[in-house]
Amino acid sequence: MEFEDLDFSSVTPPRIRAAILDQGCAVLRRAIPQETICRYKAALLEIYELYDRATAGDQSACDLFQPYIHDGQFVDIGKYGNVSPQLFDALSRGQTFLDLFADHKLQEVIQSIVGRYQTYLNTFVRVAEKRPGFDTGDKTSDGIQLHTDGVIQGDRHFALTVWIAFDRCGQDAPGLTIIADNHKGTRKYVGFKGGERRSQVGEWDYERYSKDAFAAERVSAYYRERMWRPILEPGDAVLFTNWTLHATHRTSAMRLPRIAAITRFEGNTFNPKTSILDWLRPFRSRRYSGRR
Ligand SMILES: O=C(O)CCC(=O)C(=O)O
Repeated sequence: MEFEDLDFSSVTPPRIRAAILDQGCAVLRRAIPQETICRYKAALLEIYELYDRATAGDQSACDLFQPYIHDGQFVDIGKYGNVSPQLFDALSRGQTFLDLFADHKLQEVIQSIVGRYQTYLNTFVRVAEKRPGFDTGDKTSDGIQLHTDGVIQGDRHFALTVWIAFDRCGQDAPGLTIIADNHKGTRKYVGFKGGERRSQVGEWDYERYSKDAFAAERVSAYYRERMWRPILEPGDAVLFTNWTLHATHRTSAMRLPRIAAITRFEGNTFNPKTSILDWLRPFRSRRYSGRR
């Protein structure tokens, strides 16, 4: 399968929307200006530095974190480089996490897919290969195995994830593996049984999917031609839905860490409930007509 990425400055929102509804994902080149990426990254690295000072016992650094963070989140920064939007907004001197998405065109794309939305799980995540003798520093996650965001955050509403590269990745630093298939194809592949999840949102819930649907060998056998591992530059964005299979793409040859900003936009007006329960039916929303 040929993968086509899209140049954000020239592509139209309907074209991006069509790509996401047809193949579950879109790679948008230069979606966020370099200047913004540099400014946000500098603010983020300052927060990491502050974190190092706080964990080394610097009381003034601890006091800065204190109002915005509970213990678990503090641990998450150390373990995964995971900085919540509340913390970022508080310590980043006037920039807000969601301003990353202020661009009118990006807003139009997001809304054309999920309607009115709420955001959740917005975070910066730093991933690197952890190997003995290779110092990536702290604050790096090991990455995540194949999943759909629906497995973790739920599938009651359609949701769009916007994953923004802050570093060059996919070759020398961990990138993303995305399976280019749409929500209907993926639901068929994973054998989605429908119904309500019994576990809480945030827990991995495999109960309503066929056994081993997410096993790497099975996914790669079924989707051999559709595994997309783009090389991404800072400011490139990958958009995918809560039905798109994806994982961290890491190889032992990758020497560099990378940061990504990840946000989920969950539609609260666009609820494809009937389609979820019956993926063979055409996928329609009340607000938008056109092919789904
Ligand atoms: O950033 C990554 O490497 C993976 C992120 C991911 O899979 C997720 O946030 O659901």
